[in-house]
Amino acid sequence: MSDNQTQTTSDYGGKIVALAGGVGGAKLALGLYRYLQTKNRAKELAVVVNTGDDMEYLGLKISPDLDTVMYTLSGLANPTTGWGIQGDTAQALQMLGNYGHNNWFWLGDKDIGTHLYRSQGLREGKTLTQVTEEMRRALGIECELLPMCNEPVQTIVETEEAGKLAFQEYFVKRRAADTVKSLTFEGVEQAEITDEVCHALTDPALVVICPSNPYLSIRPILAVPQVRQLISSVSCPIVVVSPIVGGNALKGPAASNMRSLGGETEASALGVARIYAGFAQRFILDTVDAEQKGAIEELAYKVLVTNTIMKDDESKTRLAQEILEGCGLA
Ligand code: FO1
Repeated sequence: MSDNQTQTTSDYGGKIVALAGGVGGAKLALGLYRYLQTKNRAKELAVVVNTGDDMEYLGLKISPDLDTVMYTLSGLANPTTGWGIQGDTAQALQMLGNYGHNNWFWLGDKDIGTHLYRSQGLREGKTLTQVTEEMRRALGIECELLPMCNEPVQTIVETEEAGKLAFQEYFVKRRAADTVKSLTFEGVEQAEITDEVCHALTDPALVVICPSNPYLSIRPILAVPQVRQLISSVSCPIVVVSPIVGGNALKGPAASNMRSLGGETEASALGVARIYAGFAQRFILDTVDAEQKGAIEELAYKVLVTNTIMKDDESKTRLAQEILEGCGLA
């Protein structure tokens, strides 16, 4: 192929589909996006995002993981938190505070614009997929950004200390400090795979399970009827990037979730490999966990050991390139 020819999806046999939750997933999604952009292949990427964290708050429909991925891919994200918009202010919240509202969930002024736009679109009868598509185009994102489904799904976290909590109450209000006994994804049984997710997962070139929380971020996506089924039947590799490095979660409560929900005595990359064993075939293991390679290979994975810590754009793109190279897609 000559340099000035544009590689199209079909040259590679289908989409590169990344399954992602919030901050950790968004980092790898950005690496994949940036790497593919350098090859003029950004349109090959479809990021399928968890919406179990969504909530109705102050009359607005908030889709935190979709927003985190959208802000990250468009370069708007707050680099310190990983969520929200860089340099955003909180004047609306201050005003709400004046009325005595308990501002336990931080909403920046610009970010509120996103929630207003989405909420209005949904009220007008658009689907979540359609509104997200409008927003990603407006922000100049070249790859597909797909909610896992259009129907509202609510992750309900049953905790030892406080009983059943809506996801953001568990995660933000109570700082993910409670012990999680079980999860339910309310509404997921009624959810249908969208045409866009179905299309992305039909003959994909690769499925990447981003380093997102396996229980809170990836499981809801796989709980959508037909999504797991479709992914289970793909003929391309399914690659897992471990969200647990050196026994700790890259971000959030994944390590404690592995103990209370997964029955693991210690959180480890091997424990992550057990979760996806028989479903995924490749595993990206951090160099600090290299001693677990053999045990993970025994679970029938092909293992790539590399530095998985994505501290800057260069490390994100490099990790993405290594994943794609390992699958002959770079
Ligand atoms: N995370 C926090 O820790 N505190 C917040 O107040 C908060 C507000 C928030 C608002 C909009 C948004 O898109 C994300 C927000 N997040 C906040 C992040 C979010 O709770 C989590 O990152 C995800 O739901 C978990 O993936």
